[in-house]
Amino acid sequence: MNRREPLGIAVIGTGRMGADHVRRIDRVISGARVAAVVDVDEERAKTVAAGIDGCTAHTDADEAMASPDVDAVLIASSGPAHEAALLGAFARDLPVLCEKPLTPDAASALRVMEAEQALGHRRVQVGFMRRYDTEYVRLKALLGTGQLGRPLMLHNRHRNVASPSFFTSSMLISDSVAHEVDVTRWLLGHEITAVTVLRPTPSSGAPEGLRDPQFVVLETDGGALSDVEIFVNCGFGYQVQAEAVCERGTARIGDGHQLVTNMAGRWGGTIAQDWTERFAQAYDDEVQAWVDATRRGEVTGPGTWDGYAAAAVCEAGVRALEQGGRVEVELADRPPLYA
Ligand code: NAD
Ligand code: ISE
Repeated sequence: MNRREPLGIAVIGTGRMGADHVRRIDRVISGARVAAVVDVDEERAKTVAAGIDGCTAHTDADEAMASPDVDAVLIASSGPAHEAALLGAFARDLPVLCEKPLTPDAASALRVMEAEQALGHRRVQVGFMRRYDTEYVRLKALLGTGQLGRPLMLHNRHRNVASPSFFTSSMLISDSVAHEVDVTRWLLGHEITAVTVLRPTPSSGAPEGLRDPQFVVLETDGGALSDVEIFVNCGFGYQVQAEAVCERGTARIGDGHQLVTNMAGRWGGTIAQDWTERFAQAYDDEVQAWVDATRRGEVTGPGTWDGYAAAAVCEAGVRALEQGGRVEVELADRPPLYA
């Protein structure tokens, strides 16, 4: 593409993430502008479009994607709406940044992967933004040097202050642990082969009927184990931590120690309250990397294969949650397009 003009982006879904990405494209990053926004909630789309020069508001994604001002698409609608938006973008051969999950289940992710292969080239970056977080990037680089030796285990903690009212027990896996699934695959360079989910007595702070917290164990084809404490109603803050245990040492991120104060006989700091705060830099760098790559005519970062693999692992995880025991992941062969 190699263009001088800013990239015209249609943002599909203007809820919490979509509106934040609109702000980011409009005010934070360079090389792009918000050309159109889409939401089934017309008022929401109009409100978000207001105040952005030349931005049109739509309730229909196809109508927005047909505009000559639109060069690329950022999908931030709810997960079940992603497949239709992705196929619409492929029909126009538009580059896409699709928020996680690529789609909510493995069968639909496979359909998307087949449609992209029919195009003959990659078009999708998936919004696994932790790959752009400075701390995760440092951990990945350290593991890559080999100084610590072979990684044996990853211990992950993923805590949210409170879950939204629509959150179900399976969404702790498919919506939240999906990030650790991607991080495990990316940090270790392994595929995940089996999932076990252990369920302590739910917290009294969790909504009635929600299995929260859960303890998830991921086995990899490289012989490593990755465990995840997922606790989405911890009440006190947003925490994402990871510790790699290797043959000659360990490395840990996510302690949030940027600023430690000492006062009145106590020491301490603050805890982020949500992902927009904890991962602000990662989202900025993710979207900037996507815009830069798209302007160069390239596709970089986590792609459709990663979105599909995460969906397949999460599906096994949801089965493990529901039926108990260890469930093996059923993964299709990796197509040459994603080699
Ligand atoms: P949200 O409910 O706040 O917003 C979703 C928006 O999509 C709503 O405004 C809804 O009206 C709209 N929508 C639904 N179906 C649509 C359709 N067919 N066409 C157009 N608009 C449609 O949800 P959210 O928290 O903003 O999440 C959006 C996406 O971002 C999800 O995929 C979610 O998993 C992902 N997400 C990612 C992160 C992250 O850390 N990367 C964090 C939160 C959410
Ligand atoms: C949400 O959708 C996200 O992606 C957040 O990063 C995660 O922490 C949260 O648990 C999910 O519900």
